[in-house]
Amino acid sequence: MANGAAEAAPRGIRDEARLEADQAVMKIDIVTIFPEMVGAALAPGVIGRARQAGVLDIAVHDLRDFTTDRHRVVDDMPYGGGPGMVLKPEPLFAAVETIAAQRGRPDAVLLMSPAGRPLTQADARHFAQLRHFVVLCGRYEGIDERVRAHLATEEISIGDYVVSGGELPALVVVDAVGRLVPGVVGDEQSVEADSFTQGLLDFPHYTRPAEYRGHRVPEVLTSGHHEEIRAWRRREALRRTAERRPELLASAELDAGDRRFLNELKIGVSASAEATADTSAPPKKGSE
Ligand code: 4GY
Repeated sequence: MANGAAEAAPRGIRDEARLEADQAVMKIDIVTIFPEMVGAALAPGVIGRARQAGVLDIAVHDLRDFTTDRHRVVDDMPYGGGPGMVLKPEPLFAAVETIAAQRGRPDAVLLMSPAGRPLTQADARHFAQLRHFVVLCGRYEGIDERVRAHLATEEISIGDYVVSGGELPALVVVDAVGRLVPGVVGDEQSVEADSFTQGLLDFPHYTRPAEYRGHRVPEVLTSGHHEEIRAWRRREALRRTAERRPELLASAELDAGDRRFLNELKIGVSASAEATADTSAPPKKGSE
């Protein structure tokens, strides 16, 4: 299924139910020179199931289909010289114009690039509100600047590292956004409970066996005391966030109890740091 547009799911019960709920099917178009790679990644899992069910209408387009020359060339040498090739503007403009004509004018055209704005969960929630967006995947040394300036509406990065093309970043965006569309993840509660929906890192998870290689599951989780379990998980999420990503606490929703716990943590840390501090000798190797 290189070109998902050719096999959009037939209109069915699901579509009627969604229309009734004033919830249109979300359309996503991805433009790439590796449609098989992108299509394969979007076939299994919750995203694949949502496509089959007609909840997500994701079409993958081969950029070469929008060339006009015999050899379907999508790249050319950089003006000004230098190594590598640059993605030509014409096929990308033609792709977006064809998509707009056939599937309606998109609400946004995303360009995946390390020079873009770093993607956040808030961005994913924002894009999940759109009815239709296009994602452009670059390759080679770069993309003609006129694509950024006059075709893309947003330039998005998935992080401060460079991958070989925009395909993997596009898949990250489509997955992060797609799973927020109502009906894609079966259990709405699991999306609500997600790390970052709360603005905190996730709490630790355990399943059977209760003891594995001598490591026991925290007793509270097997106690059946639901309120204690909830409180323990909240504290562990706060502890982890404070330890690993303290900057996230600034924008997390914290109640008085959360703040009290975090203050106790800090006092605990600095008090024990003071108690163990040996000002007369350099810290020993391996000492915390
Ligand atoms: N990081 N976030 C990223 C990337 C590589 C266009 C060819 C990233 O979003 N994209 O590393 N993309 C592409 C960029 C030219 C290489």
